[in-house]
Amino acid sequence: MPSGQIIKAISGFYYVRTEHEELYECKARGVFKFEKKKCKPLVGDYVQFDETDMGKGYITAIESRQTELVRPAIANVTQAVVVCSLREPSFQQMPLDRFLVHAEHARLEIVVVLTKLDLLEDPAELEAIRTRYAPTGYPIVATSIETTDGIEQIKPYLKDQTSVFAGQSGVGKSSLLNKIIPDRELETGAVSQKIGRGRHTTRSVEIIPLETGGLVADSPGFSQLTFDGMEPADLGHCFPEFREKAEECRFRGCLHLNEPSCKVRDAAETGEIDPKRYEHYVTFLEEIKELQLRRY
Ligand SMILES: Nc1nc2c(ncn2[C@@H]2O[C@H](COP(=O)(O)OP(=O)(O)OP(=O)(O)O)[C@@H](O)[C@H]2O)c(=O)[nH]1
Ligand SMILES: [Zn+2]
Repeated sequence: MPSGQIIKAISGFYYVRTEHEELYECKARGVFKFEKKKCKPLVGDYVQFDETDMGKGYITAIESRQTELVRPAIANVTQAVVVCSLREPSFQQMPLDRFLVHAEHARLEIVVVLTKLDLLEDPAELEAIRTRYAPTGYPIVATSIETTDGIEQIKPYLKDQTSVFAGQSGVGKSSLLNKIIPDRELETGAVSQKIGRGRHTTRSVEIIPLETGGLVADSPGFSQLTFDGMEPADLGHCFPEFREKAEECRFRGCLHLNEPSCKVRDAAETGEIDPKRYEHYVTFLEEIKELQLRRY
């Protein structure tokens, strides 16, 4: 039976791309059940289908999902490209760390992109950020859509992944997507003109295969950033540079606050872990505890 991945959905039709890069227009009969839940097919789902006609089919089964993002609704995303601007607005570490924690919690691979490099007067500032984030191990790419610096450097990271771009409003996500996804800019403008409103009101998110390999969601993700559903003990795992240290903490389940012989706190004091990252960890932990109190 043929199989493939749903790359877009428009008014009840699912467009399934096979391994051989053929596109089938499929319908789906009712709802599907897996993991005891009923669900409708999502963009990103790997499905099996019956071929009914040339290029047409019926979806018969959905494979269980590796990941599931809510906004935009996409299954099987594997990577977050976390975008933060260097200028306009100036680099802000707190929102960056917040997005990083959410991406970690969703178990995604992570690439950090720092935008608007052309507006940065002092390159030392970029170097300082790189140094500060080195212990995380995240790849960091600095870009500019004005000079096109860094744009090509992003592409190898997108290979073999299904990526979603995330970051605060105005940091340049859309501008980057326009550079990376061929014809995106054109299409956005044309559709808006024809029907007088944005294209996203008429169709679901689409995942676009890139010529250089990999798939990219054509609209940004992670618009809601509350720590709802996260446990205090989860947070430390969302800071990659904490993980190894945490194994050496004296107490199992150490939350790295005031516990004696906490190796994470020690490392933040010596600067081996960026003290700002540690500070944000403490802030997020407070937020998670606050949310829990309200829940019970
Ligand atoms: N100088 C400069 N300006 C940029 C760059 N990238 C984006 N901008 C500008 O920054 C502004 C915001 O860019 P967008 O791409 O709309 O940002 P966004 O993250 O998609 O914003 P939202 O749609 O609000 O989430 C626009 O005016 C862009 O022209 C860059 O590399 N250099
Ligand atoms: Zn600890």
